[in-house]
Amino acid sequence: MRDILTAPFVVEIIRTVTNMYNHGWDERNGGNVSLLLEEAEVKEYLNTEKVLRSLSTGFSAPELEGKYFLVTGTGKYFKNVQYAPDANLGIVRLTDGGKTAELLWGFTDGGRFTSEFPAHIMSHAARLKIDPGNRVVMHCHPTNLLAMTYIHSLDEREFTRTLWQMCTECIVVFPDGVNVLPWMLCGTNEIGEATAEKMKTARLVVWAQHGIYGAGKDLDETFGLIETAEKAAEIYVKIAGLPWENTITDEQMHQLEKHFGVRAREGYLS
Ligand code: 2HA
Ligand code: ZN
Repeated sequence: MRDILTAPFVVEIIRTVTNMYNHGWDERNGGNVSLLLEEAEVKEYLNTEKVLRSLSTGFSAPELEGKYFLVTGTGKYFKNVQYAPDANLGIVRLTDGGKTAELLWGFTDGGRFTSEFPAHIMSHAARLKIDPGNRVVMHCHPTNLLAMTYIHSLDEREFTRTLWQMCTECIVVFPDGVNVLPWMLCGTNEIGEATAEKMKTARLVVWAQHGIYGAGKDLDETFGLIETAEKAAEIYVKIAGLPWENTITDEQMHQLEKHFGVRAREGYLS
């Protein structure tokens, strides 16, 4: 059996959450990440027969029965993951229709998966139906996106259009736009279900006055998705109170669609 600390998925998640922390998106225990793993890759590093603990999830997810996830722990600080990956991360396998998570590695100090596990697992299930290659769900608290939810309309079309107008690349990176949930109590099945519903039509879901969820095929792509939206929000926050002399017009957006071979969300451009 190979050393799990050398597994590409462990190395990569450590780099990613460290980078998220360094961007200021994950103060204290803010943020959580989950990565769907293939059984074969887990078996290179772990005896999958050896269950350390069985944890109750508080929800069901029958479509993800038997699936393996590498996930950050509840109450854990992203800044510390690099120094103690085995306490701050865990690998679990869903059983019992998703009602139970069998711990196979990690959470060595008696911990458990993120309090936002319902939103993660329900979002994985929703995205996999649309994109079988989806592997990552990522949540964090990017400063400018959060700030924007205080001063901008939460209408999804308006919110998306504003972000698209802030940098040329936005419509290319997230042509599906950004969906938005109003403020809701976090850590609950209700916000998990609402997030998953929003994930059916976009890979980015803003939680007003809280943060953002992103989904994608790997950690880099998902990080880049959030990074691009956050960059756009930063520009918005810088110019929101100033008179605008220029913008990116819908006509120019159509040129970007054509040139980069993307289709903007239906009805979002005139
Ligand atoms: O885990 O970000 O939404 C800390 C959070 C909860
Ligand atoms: Zn949060």
